[in-house]
Amino acid sequence: MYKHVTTLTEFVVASERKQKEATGSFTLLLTHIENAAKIIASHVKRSGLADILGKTGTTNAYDEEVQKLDEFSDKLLFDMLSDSGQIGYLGSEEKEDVLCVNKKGKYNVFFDPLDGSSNIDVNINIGTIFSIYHNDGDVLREGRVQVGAGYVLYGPSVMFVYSSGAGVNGFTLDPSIGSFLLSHENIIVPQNKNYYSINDGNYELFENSMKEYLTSIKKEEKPYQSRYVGSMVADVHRTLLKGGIFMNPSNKKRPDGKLRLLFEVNPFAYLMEQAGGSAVSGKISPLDIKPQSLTQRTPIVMGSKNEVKKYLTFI
Ligand code: AHM
Ligand code: MG
Repeated sequence: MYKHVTTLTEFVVASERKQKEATGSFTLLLTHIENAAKIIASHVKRSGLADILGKTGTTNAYDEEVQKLDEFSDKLLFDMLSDSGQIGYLGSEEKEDVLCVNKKGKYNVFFDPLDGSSNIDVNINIGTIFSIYHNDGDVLREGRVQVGAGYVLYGPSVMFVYSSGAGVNGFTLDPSIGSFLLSHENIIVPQNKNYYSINDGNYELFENSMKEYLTSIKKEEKPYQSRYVGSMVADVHRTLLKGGIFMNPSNKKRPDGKLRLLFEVNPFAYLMEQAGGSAVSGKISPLDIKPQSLTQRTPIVMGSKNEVKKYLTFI
């Protein structure tokens, strides 16, 4: 029997229509990101074949130049977003400077074309992260004023998860028709869950407060379970759906943590808050930090509200 399903495009159009001054330009922008995601997904799927079809810098069996996946994704997003006609400035985690597409363009977009680089070669989940702002001339704005953010998870299924300020919704790619279909409506992070996600290998480098917190949750009657992929998109996606706490804290070697405020932390902090969870950098929300540079890093802890609250009692 036929069952009506909602595609990402239908959903975005319907959401934009609810806003009085909507012009359709946000829909157009997201459609370009969606199309780029589908192309990247199809390349990610074939990535394991690089070894037999030809490595980067060489030509493959079809005489095509083989590009590194992250470089390919970066260029594709730059090209497709520039062509959308909606862009003021573009920033990529792969580049040192922003690109001015059109000073008067409506939106600025920051993206991490393929996050989780250590997992690309081993066929483990990776993702694309994006963050959208109105272009008001100042490129370095607080995450709080994002008008949308989301990510694409290249996993067993490909998922597109985004928010434009009215909750978080997830769409799964149906490969047979090539469309993202609404599969996770209005995602709400469970308030509690005894999962923790951190690179424990850095334990000795962590600040004492973090060590004390980690020791304490392992000593609880029902000890916390460790879950760590090492791809932020995968680790935060699980946290959004199942709850728990994700941490990339400062350590002696990296006093500002590893993750970048504009490309990784802010989009996920925005999604986390939109889904009823919380996110902190130190004691404040990263969304309230005024970025000083494009490449700024910040320590981050995010996830279920009560788990973040418990963590905060240690610092
Ligand atoms: P990348 O941008 O080089 O891929 O690094 C970001 C990734 C995140 O996806 C992940 O959360 C983090 O690095 C893992 O860091 P660590 O190597 O400290 O575990
Ligand atoms: Mg990254």
